[in-house]
Formats: sequence, C-alpha cells, structure tokens
Amino acid sequence: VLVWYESWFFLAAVESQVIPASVSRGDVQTCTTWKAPIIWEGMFEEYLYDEAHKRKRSSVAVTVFAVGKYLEAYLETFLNSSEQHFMLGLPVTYYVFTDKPEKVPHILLGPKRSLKILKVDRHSRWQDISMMRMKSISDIIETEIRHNFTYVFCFDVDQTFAGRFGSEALGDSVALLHAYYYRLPKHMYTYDRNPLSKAYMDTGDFYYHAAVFGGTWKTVKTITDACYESIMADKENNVEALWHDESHLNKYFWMNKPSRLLSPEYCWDESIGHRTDIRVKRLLWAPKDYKNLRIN
Ligand code: 2GW
Ligand code: MN
Repeated sequence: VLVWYESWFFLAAVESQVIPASVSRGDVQTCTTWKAPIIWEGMFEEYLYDEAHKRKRSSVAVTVFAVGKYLEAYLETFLNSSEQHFMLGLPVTYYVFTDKPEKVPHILLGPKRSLKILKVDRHSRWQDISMMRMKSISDIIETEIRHNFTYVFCFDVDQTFAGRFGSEALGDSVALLHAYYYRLPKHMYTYDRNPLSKAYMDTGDFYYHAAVFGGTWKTVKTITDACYESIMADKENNVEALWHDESHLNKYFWMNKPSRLLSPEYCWDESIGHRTDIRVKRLLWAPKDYKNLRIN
C-alpha cells in the first residue's frame, strides 16, 4: 500500500506543477497541440521537481563528444560549467567520447558525480563525426547506461552552462526548440527537403536543435537507433540530409512526438541579441572559430 501511495504521490507532484500558461507565461507557447509542456522560466517550482526526482532516485547519464580540436577548444569549459548548473543534487555521470583519452582534462566533480572516457575513431569528414554519435550513444546505452541510469542527455560540446539546467528538463522524450527558429514561420524551418533522403519532411511541428536531446534510456536508445538507421540508409543511397543528424532527429520527433519540449533558454545564442521572452539563459552556444576548427 505504501509503495502504491508513494508512486502515485510523486508522479502527481511532478506533473502538477506546470502552472497554467495564462497564469505563468502569456508571452510564449507553453504547451504543444499534443499536450506536451514546453518548459519556460516561470512555469515551474524548481524544488518540487528536485524533491520528486530525489525521491524517485532519478539518475542522469550525459553523453558528450570531443573529437580532434573540439577537445582542447570546448570540453573543459563544458564540464566545469555543467558542474555548476546541470542537475545539481542528482547523480550524474559524463560519458566523454574522444579520439585522445589522455588529453581529457582533470575536472573536479561534485559528490555522486563521475566521468568516464571512451575512445572513438576520428572520422575524416566532420559530418560523420557528428552523425556517428548516434551509433556510439546507442551502444553505450546498451552496454552500460541502461543498467545504471534513469535518463540520458546528449549534448554538443561547444556550449557553456550559464544558469540552472535542472530536473524540470527530465522526461520520457525531450526535444529542444532551436533558438533561431522558435519565432519563425514553418516554411523557414531548415528540414531536409530532398525526397530521396530518409530525413525528408515537407512540414513539421517545430524545428528542433540536435545540440540537446534526451529522455529515459529506453527512449534515447530508440531515438539514436532510428536516426542511425536512417543515416546509414541515406549513405547507401548516396544522399546526405541537409543538417546531418539534426535533420534525422527532426524527422524522428515529427513521427514520434516528444513528451517534453525545452524552450530556447536551454540553448541560447547570445548573438541573437536581446529577447524579452528569454528570462534565463541556461546554456549558451560557444563562439565558433570556424577558420581553425573546420579545416577537415
Ligand atoms: C564539427 C563540424 C566541423 C568541424 C568539426 C566538427 C566536430 C564536431 C569535431 O571536429 N569534433 C567533435 O567532437 N564534434 C562533435 O560534434 C562535438 O561534440 C560537436 O559539438 C558536435 C556537433 O558539431 P558542431 O557543434 O560543430 O556542429 P553545430 O554546432 O553546427 O551543430 C548542429 O548541427 C550538427 C549537424 O551538422 C549537429 O546536428 C549538432 O548536434 C547541431 O547542434
Ligand atoms: Mn554545436
């Protein structure tokens, strides 16, 4: 009886704090047509989510890739800033994929937090470095993450945490609204428009950013398997989607609606300039030094 009561109670606690949009935020869309919340500052009580996830013993695996020059350029700042802002109070393990394990910087980690280094090949084309992440993520979920973690979050490394990125972001299937497109009309979304690609779509719900996605280990396994399969099918047909893995991820989330959406607060680009609806910047794009980084 106690167990039933508890699980009901905590589920209710987690779900009930999305205050109706009219009360909390009238300036932004806070719910999708399929009734998934879009998380914006002002919609939730931080401690209620944190307490509920601590009681449920939620734990989070992070996957991040730092291959070639991206290791020295971004990894240390990504990890140090994450230790200041990402899922504080929950057990977190970073899975760092790199071609140079010995060059991974030593990071001072908080309690219940750890880091594992995995060696990956350095693909000669950068498009492949990005796309092949799907396969590596799927594999590590199968061999390790599924046995030890509730949730998985997958991040680009070229970004810096700047504010709370907390347990309100956890859900079964989590997608991020791309900062450049959340206020633009759908015809401007940069979906893949080539009918020969598996990522082809002529319309969709939103334009999602592949720099952040996540969910339960089981869902992220399904997402990464589906994207990897489509990527490989495209290779066999000699086509490549416009925005690589991001195009395939958008197609996946069009066919399989995410259960929780993150506002662009969760991955903002300062070069967009001031926006009144962005009340908190939780994660920021790092400036890109294309000249030096994109030489391959
Ligand atoms: C990528 C592009 C050009 C040159 C190098 C690389 C590169 C990427 C690299 O040399 N080493 C490396 O580890 N990466 C990893 O791939 C790293 O984790 C990086 O954050 C990620 C994606 O590459 P990135 O951040 O340069 O691409 P963005 O910021 O333009 O990313 C969006 O589009 C990508 C597909 O083109 C992905 O979908 C990405 O998730 C999106 O945010
Ligand atoms: Mn990036």
